[in-house]
Amino acid sequence: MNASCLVLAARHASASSTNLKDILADLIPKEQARIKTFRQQHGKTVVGQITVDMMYGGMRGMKGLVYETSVLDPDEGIRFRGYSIPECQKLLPKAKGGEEPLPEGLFWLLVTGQIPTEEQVSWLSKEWAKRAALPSHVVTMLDNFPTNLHPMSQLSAAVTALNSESNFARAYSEGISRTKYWEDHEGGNVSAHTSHLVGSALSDPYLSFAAAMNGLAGPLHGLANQEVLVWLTQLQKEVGKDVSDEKLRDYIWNTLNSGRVVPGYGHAVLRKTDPRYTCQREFALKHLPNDPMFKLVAQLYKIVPNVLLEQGKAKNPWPNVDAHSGVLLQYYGMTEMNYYTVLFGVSRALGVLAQLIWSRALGFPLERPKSMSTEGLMKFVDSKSG
Ligand code: AMX
Repeated sequence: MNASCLVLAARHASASSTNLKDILADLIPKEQARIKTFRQQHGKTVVGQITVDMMYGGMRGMKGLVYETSVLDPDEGIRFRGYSIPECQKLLPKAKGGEEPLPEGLFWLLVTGQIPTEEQVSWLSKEWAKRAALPSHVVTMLDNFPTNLHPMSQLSAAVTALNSESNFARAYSEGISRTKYWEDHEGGNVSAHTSHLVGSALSDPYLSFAAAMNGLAGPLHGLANQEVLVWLTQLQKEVGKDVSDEKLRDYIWNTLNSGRVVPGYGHAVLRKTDPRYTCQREFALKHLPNDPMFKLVAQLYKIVPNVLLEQGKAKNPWPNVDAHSGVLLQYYGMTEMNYYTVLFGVSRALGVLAQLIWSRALGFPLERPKSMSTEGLMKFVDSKSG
């Protein structure tokens, strides 16, 4: 459902309610009916073509997934329920005296498609606060982990263990009706797709989210924000703090020539600077313009894209979100770099769990694409060309 339809559909409920569940109970049947009609009319329409390269190339560009909460345009970047990042910054409620939108407001937008009122955001804040306590078995488990266990492994294990508290798992074992799957909720890219896939097996939201976190923990995905800071710190150690453009170029080439990637640059879909990077850069220009690490990141922005273009491999030489986030975190005192991806994971929960509600509400079935062997694919291609 696009943002304007959802806004229209939600208007009635939202005018009188701050309760997110009431609003969803009103929206979901309307959306179910709209999609049913759409599928009856257009169910056999062909959406795209699948090529041999797509099958070997990580399914890039293959349209095979319905995801309601956000859409990523290669040039423009992400839109949440139709709203760009600057629009979200302008429209969503902020904390008193604050300048940035509250996460509760973004979650509300993702779930309903509607910009919430301050009262609705405050209702959701209280709801979340009520659910904040961890059961003691999870606390004990975390305390017993060795200190060198990566925080992402700790997060994933803790969320998995939280499924002892899952209302969904309990209701499912008691035989809950399919139409109610969305209610008992606790909640494309690797992490979002993983939660979608695991959730499609009706694994409860804790298990689905923990699976997503295991994907986010990979260095080509969410761990890149930690990798960037590690790389920047090493760079400063090796070439000093005030480094010339020429020396930076050499350092980047050394990274590439040693068979590594430049962390924080490139993207599987985006073909321009990530608007999340731009948003953080504007924040840094306003609040920490003289921070040495920010200055280094800004200097790299001028140099890395040209080097990647010269190398001629990366389809997108521009920075992604991870090129910037760690710099802001270190400036505000969070120097434990291996916790950076945990914070990324917490924010990712808003998106993937908002989608999980809709996947359940719309009754998406078990996800199960068809695979082929190279042998089978070659025979298929032969039969086509012969
Ligand atoms: N540095 C060096 N080489 C890069 C590169 C980078 N930043 N980005 C892409 N390339 C290389 C690829 O490794 C690949 O090389 P190969 O042909 O030898 O295998 C080639 O360029 C083509 O890759 P692509 O089609 O442009 O990218 P992709 O869709 O395969 O991968 C991504 C996308 C993000 C994994 C890749 O750009 C990368 O490794 N970037 C660095 C890690 C990073 O910042 N990850 C975070 C992404 C955002 C996120 O998910 N949080």
